[in-house]
Amino acid sequence: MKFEFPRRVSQVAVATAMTFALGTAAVAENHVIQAKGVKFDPMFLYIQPGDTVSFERMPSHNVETLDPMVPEGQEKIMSELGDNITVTFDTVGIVSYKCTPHWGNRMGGFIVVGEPENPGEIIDSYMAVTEEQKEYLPARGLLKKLRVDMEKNGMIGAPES
Ligand SMILES: [Cu+2]
Repeated sequence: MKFEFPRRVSQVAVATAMTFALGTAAVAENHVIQAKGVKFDPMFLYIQPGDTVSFERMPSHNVETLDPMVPEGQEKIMSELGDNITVTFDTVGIVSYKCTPHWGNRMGGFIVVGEPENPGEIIDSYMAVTEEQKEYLPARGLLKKLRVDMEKNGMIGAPES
């Protein structure tokens, strides 16, 4: 008994130290996007790499990434109609997605992961995709709004006039 007590104390100390270490490392957050009518809310979401996003209230909706508008290394998404899903985003960049059946209503959104370099150029390159491939045309209006949103939050510098 005499020697057991200090050993237990040290075990507790180690466990406590580990909890603190994990506490500082595990800052990943979960964010929620809800389908409301034929819109995703929020349409533009800003998260940190490692964060997760849950898509909820999806009875007649799904989530499908627009393949040419996903950062390299980020897993593509193609969910089943009606499924609530949770996705982890590890790659810095701008991820586009749509609801497949409501893409004609421009039901889509963007998730900005971390602080991508030259986000204005990423938006330009995505715009170029919409000019080349008709199926991505509904993204144009969303991309314009995204640019305005990122100008407002300071991630894109105001255009020179
Ligand atoms: Cu939908």
